[in-house]
Amino acid sequence: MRIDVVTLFPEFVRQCVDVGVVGRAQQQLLQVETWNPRDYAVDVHRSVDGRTYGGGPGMVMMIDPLRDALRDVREAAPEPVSVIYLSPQGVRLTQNKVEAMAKRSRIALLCGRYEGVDERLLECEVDEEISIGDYVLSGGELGAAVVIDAVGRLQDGALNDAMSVAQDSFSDGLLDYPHYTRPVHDVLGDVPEVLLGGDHRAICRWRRKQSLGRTWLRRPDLLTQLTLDTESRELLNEFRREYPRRG
Ligand code: 9D3
Repeated sequence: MRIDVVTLFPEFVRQCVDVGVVGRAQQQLLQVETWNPRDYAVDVHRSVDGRTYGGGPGMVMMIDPLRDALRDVREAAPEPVSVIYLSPQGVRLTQNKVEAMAKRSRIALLCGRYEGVDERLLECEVDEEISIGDYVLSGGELGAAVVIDAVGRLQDGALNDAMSVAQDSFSDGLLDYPHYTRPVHDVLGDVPEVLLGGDHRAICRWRRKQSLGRTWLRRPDLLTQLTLDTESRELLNEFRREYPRRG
């Protein structure tokens, strides 16, 4: 997969992306290229922004440098490229959207700065507008880094263990169960007995119960979107009966 990022801060996006599994996935599975609108600014000041018509604070990113950068992005591609604008007005990013994006061979991410981008450029060049959550960032770069990380780790082979994709929190709509490693005994507490016994069915049930219980406690909104099978309903009821008196 190839991702083109149009950004005034290419080195920032690069540093976010050159790290961890997604960093390692690059070259073979994932190619990230950056394009700086500043390089397309033609006036002596290399302007990429202008005052906002109608008045008010803040600057707006101008059409021309972005249009020219996107023209080069499209010209470098042998196929049509969907352009995604990262913005607080966008549709919320979810794992479902990440999975859909990960199947495409090419996407472009447009990062805004200042108050955002001239609406006319968005209307004519942008296919999708995506927000990464309900909080205020200072620009689209962290949004782009989030998309690249989430999409990049799904590229075949990017994960050490393909199983962990299938077991991802949100893949089955539930939060993850708790994890433990050595030592078994610590002043902070002991590792739950069931995990030490090697009874894989019991371990599986315990983990499922923890996933269901934590989702019920922390993200009830996720639970209401699911239809639980009989075993899951029983496990959750067990968890609720034991809560908060569990050891
Ligand atoms: C203080 C400026 N705000 C005026 C009410 C509007 C505003 C403009 C530009 C708020 C944030 C931004 C920059 N944010 C992004 O580019 C952004 C973002 C975000 O802020 N939150 C969640 N997802 C995203 S994706 C891109």
